[in-house]
Amino acid sequence: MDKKTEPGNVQDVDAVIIGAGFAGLGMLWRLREQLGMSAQVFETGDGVGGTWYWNRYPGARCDSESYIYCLTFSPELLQEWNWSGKYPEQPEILSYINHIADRFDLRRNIKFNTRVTTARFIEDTNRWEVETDQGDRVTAQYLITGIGCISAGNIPAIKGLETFEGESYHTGAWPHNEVDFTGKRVAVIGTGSSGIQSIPVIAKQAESLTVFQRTPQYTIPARHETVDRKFLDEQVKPNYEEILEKARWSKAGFPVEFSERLALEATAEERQEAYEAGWAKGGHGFLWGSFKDIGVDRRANDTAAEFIRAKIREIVKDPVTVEKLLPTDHPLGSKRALIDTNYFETYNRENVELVDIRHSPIQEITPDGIRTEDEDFEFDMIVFATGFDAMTGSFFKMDIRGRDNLSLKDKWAEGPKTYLGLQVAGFPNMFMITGPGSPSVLANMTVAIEQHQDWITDFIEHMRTHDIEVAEADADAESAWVSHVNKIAESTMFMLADSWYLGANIPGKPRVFMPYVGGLGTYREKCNEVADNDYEGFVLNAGVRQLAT
Ligand code: NA7
Repeated sequence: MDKKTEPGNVQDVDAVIIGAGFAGLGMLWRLREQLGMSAQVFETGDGVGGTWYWNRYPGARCDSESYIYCLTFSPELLQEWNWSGKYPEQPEILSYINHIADRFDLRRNIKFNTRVTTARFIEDTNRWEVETDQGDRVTAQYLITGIGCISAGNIPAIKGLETFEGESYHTGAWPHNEVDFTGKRVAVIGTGSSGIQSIPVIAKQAESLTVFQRTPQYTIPARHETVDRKFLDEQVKPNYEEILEKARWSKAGFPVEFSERLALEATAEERQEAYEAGWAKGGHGFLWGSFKDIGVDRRANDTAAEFIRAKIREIVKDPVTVEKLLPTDHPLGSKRALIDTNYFETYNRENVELVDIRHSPIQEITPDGIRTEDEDFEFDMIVFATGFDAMTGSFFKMDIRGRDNLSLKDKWAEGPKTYLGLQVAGFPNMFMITGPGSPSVLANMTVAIEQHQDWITDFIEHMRTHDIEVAEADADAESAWVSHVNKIAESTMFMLADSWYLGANIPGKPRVFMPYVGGLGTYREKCNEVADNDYEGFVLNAGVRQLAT
């Protein structure tokens, strides 16, 4: 396995893992160290980190608190690593991932600067044949994707895009050198997490910043600060296992209590008090700490949404800008929940302007800037904070083919179909970490990733000890899971917004709610139940007959 793959040579390994972010690295460690398997990781970037390798835009930071945003397979590392901030910033997360790669000697099984182009399941051998843009050809019993859910960047096909003569960047493919905004007239298109994090930072440096907003957002102050060492040393580190266990079985991968109170049963004063407390404390706790009906009852949701609109009116001074910033067309939490540092305050700066492109759409990008229906703007730089072809986009960058040469793209033409978000019928021995149909993007990602890694590791171990060559999701189990995922999403607020969860940000993408919204703990229970019932819903050893002949 340690032999370098040379172009033209076919290398055989037990598993090919695609991607060297948290998902790929933890998987590699488990397969190699726990199961003694050989594995080859392919990574497009020239370093480890995945999301945190690519998303280097100013202000990039995780919105899970640092002590719970970590890989946990090494108790020693958990005790030794010290984060500096309450919410970890991109450079620090990247150092952490690099530290993991070095400490556990993971790089020797990773080939960087290498993109997997095709992966085909060969029915005669029951092995995956994987090819890369560097000429590698590898066969493996298992194909495991750790390609991220939000990693295929989306720059909208705006007329004239290629004519712009200034600098332009996508937040998810940020250059490795520092981008200097000093003295520059900068445009940011997009106000999702990446826009909301970068806008306040860019505004401080740029001569002028013009934000092009399609959808106004609800966002809660993060109340970021330096890490509370006393809390970490006295409350977290001595109790890490207990805290992690709580997070693992929780709804969203955080060791917190969800409020049991109902907004509609509280008085107006009680609601105001709860929302003020959540706002003052900051972070996602605003949602889970206040009232449990916010996510399921529109009238309850309206009370929280109105509270945030009142805060926007209070913070932002210019009444015209306030009107543009008020989110009214979708419920709170129906798009990705956001937390920020000085986002609304930034619109009080003299060098910042907000353009509402719902009412004055972008018509084209010109050599000098951006033309909307109403105005011509000149810019030196355009930052596309326009998001990603989420959850399925990174799969479709490769040609993945299962039985009968069926391509994953065709199989998922009407939306992703998976069993538990872990496997796809017709694609034997292919496992997805954080695949569509799993709760990962609605949860604290590292906790969700490790649940998949552990479950896949256990399944592979089971296969090895029971002489199972091939495991494949059963088509009926897959259909039932897809229906279940859709059904529980239907009763939530998530269906009431044009979000990337629904593929709505990509023109032509099927409108299907992709993540499992039932909660991480419930999902973990379901996955464990499947394992306990002899991997119910998986067909084991289908096709092995061919090997025996
Ligand atoms: P998001 O959350 O998808 O945000 C993208 C933003 O770009 C959002 O405001 C979009 O408006 C806007 N957008 C997308 N396409 C266009 C076009 N064609 N014209 C104008 N504006 C557009 O991506 P982020 O990178 O911010 O965050 C991704 C995830 O990373 C995030 O959810 C976290 O999980 C971490 P829209 O709201 O669609 O109207």
